[in-house]
Amino acid sequence: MSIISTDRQRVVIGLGKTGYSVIAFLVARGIRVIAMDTRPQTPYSERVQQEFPQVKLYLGRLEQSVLSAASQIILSPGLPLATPQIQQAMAHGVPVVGDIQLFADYAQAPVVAITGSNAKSTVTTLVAQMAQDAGVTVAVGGNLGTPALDLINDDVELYVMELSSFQLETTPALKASVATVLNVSPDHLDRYASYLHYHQAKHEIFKGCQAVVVNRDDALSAPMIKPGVKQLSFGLNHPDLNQFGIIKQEGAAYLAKFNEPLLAVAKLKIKGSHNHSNALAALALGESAGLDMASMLTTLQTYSGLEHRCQWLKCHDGVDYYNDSKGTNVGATVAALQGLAPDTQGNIILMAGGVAKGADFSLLKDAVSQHVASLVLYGQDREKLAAALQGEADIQLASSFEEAFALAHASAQHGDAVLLSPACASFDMFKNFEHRGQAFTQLVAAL
Ligand code: UMA
Ligand code: ADP
Repeated sequence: MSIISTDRQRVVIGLGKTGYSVIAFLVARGIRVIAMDTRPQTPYSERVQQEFPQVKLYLGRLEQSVLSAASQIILSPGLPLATPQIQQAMAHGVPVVGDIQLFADYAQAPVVAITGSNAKSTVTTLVAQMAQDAGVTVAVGGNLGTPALDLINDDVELYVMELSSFQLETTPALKASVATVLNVSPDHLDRYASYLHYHQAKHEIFKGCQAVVVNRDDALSAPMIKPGVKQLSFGLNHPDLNQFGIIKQEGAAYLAKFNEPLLAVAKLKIKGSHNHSNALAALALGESAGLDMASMLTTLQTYSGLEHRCQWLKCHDGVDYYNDSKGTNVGATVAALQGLAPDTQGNIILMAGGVAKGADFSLLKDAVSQHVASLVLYGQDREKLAAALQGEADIQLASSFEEAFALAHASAQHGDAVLLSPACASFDMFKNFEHRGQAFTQLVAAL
């Protein structure tokens, strides 16, 4: 029996944060919804049952007959578009989008859209802080934590959105005011068929945008843009006309636009060359969004960064301890090592390990051999790390996080730095990267 179109319903897949926000948004607009999750129990299933009893739930499976008869599927980011049941529904002509596409369709104010393998949260929160300090009513979220649809509000003047490749997979027409891919390095290769597929997912962010911001230091960040799309760029070299970069004057380095020094790098609270790049990206995005330059420069002098990102915790017996638990891929750990090395008199003792996510750890070799004296490895994929980095530094294997910390502490001498930058996901031993960073912070506090 064919189902006539007026009877067809939207199906929300995933009952996590995103799925809950989508259901609440659609139900509030009188739209009929069915929800599904492959998990038998989810963080939001009980809440949905209580608050929206009219929403039929399918838990523990994806019901193909319902999916293939849906008018639209709204897919949560945790489940890949390549999931066979979703592919089959698409073959039946069912459109599949994510919450970010619904957000783009409903948002009335301009959207600053930010993705990248690393630095997303730092740049997103920095641009949002710049907007707020400039007196703009700003809403910030997406992959950062607050689901996009929870932000929709008529009072908002600017949306600043952190978007993941998982979210962009299901966003065919974002139409951002300004979009950027901050950088691309391998990550999530357990989910994508190839690095190219991951790269392509990130570049979905440019679909229909009015302006782009490009990282001159990373060719993979550059989009194929149509004529008429405005372009600004950032990079750590001397900038050309309309570009942001670094210039040197009388021995001091400045954030600059073309030949004009804007702010001495020494005045930034966020440290390391990777953070100079992040500050320049934020300036370019803010300028594209129409924020006042003087106000943005004031924000840069107060913004002190987020927890768990190359966060300095303490100096104990002459050893600096840094929590970079958000360093969840190889590119992030390379940036953390390169960023902290100039501020470290002695050697870096690196604590790394966890779940590899299909990573190629040999890409850590150069940074480890240049900057790391001792490498302490823990977690599920420690042997993989050890095999890839054999001979680049002294390697110690630990069977627990506490043992890894004890070994790192014992290896450090006056002038050294102990850095937790795992290059891996945390879920073999921790709830998430915050939980891992808190465990490290507590061990440091107890010294
Ligand atoms: N899942 C299933 N079956 C399903 C649906 C989901 O097993 O049918 C699993 C997923 O594989 C995942 C978990 O459930 O392990 C959560 O997935 P979800 O899509 O329900 O996630 P949400 O709770 O909605 O959170 C998502 C983002 N999570 C993911 O993309 C995995 C959050 O980013 C984001 O903050 C939130 O939406 C609001 O937008 C987190 C993240 O880890 C921080 N992002 C990745 C990253 O930053 O590397 C991309
Ligand atoms: P994301 O949200 O993309 O994970 P974050 O701002 O939370 O990005 O930073 C995550 C980690 O990425 C940091 O802990 C640091 O190790 C690394 N990182 C920060 N800025 C950069 C950059 N510009 N390039 C490469 N890695 C970076």
